[in-house]
Amino acid sequence: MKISKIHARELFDSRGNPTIEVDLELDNEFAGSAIVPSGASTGEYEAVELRDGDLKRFLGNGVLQAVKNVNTILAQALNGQSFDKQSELDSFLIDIDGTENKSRLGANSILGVSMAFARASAKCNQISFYKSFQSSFEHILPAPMMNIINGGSHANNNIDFQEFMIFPIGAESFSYSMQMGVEVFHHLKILLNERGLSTAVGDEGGFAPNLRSNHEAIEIILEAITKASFVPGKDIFIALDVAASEFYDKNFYYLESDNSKLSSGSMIDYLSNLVKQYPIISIEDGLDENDWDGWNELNSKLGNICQIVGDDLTVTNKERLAKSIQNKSMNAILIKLNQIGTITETVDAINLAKKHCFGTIISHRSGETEDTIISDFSVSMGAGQIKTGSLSRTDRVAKYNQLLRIEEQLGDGAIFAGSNALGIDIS
Ligand code: 2PG
Ligand code: MG
Repeated sequence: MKISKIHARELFDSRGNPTIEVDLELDNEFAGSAIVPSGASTGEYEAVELRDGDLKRFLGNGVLQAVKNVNTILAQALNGQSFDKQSELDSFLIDIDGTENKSRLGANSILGVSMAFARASAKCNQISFYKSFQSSFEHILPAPMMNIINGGSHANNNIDFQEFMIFPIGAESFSYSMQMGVEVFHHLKILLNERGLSTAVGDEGGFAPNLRSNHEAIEIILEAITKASFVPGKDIFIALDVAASEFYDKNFYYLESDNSKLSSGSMIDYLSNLVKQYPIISIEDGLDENDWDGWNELNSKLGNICQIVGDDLTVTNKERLAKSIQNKSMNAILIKLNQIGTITETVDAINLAKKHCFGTIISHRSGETEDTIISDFSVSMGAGQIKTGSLSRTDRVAKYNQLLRIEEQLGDGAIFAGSNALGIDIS
């Protein structure tokens, strides 16, 4: 596949921040485009997202330099070059950048090219995009984690934890898991309204009311599940993204809504009590990204009954994942393409995680776009789990809608991952 043209432009994500879109054409006229998402609670060890820092444009958040890097350096290097497969292109991109963390050209520029090439190459090879990222295809539709109460740095309410998600793993099909999630979402809205609480939504389309505690957020969700005639802990479970690095400072965790300052050990006890009290089956970033001893203890305490998910801890980085395997830090990994910056490195991280029987959860970013690559990617990789926000706002729902289209195309061959995809056995 010979690249004939690459062009990038600056456009906007769901929070109104600039981001980059890349168009790529092959000389046989097959083409692909992709838009790069952006996080808010970014991990310290993520690949570098290049922003202009020019305070006269978009408060410093412009991406004109990243756009220029694609339109000059990468276009010059890539035009006329042929690549047989994605990994060849991605190695080429990594070499041109030449840094450990993609800080020269920006992970946003590099990923835009990597994803646009993936789309063009699937078309060129006449293979559905949702089958195109690896040679074996397992027909697995992921179980969705739906973030229906937003807190932390994704909302301006008083809730410490970033994401309270419903996880309808008891469904028989992906489409039924959607029905379950949507019905609970609407019942939650009714409950919040009845209590005079805000039904305005946060960055990922989940409600963002002020509540008295993290417990109250879980309890009102359990109520909504019951109102929708589903059984918590059977049909639908709770998954949390604590995003603990956001409220960790010098060895302590500061839970504002509970008015408490917790040591690592006390934070682990706090999480263990939540798991005892509620049908919580997955906890992401329960501890800070540098609290390695804590992660080991958390995993040894809860890892047999609950997914312990690394996000900021592992940042889709194979080396950090290898360290966390060695340290027995977790049993599942969150996967975000833009944390590492190329498709191939992302695929490598997933394969390493799977080799160790970890759960793999393909994830959106809090700043998203109309690009639905993660839906196709999750199916192609047989990841089994996806986290892509709430059941409102098109930037989130677009991903679910794409999965519904894929499910329809697979017909009877579609397999809903359900609880089989978890990094733990709950039978
Ligand atoms: C997370 C993500 C997505 P952000 O922490 O898992 O929900 O948030 O993109 O802001 O890092
Ligand atoms: Mg997270």
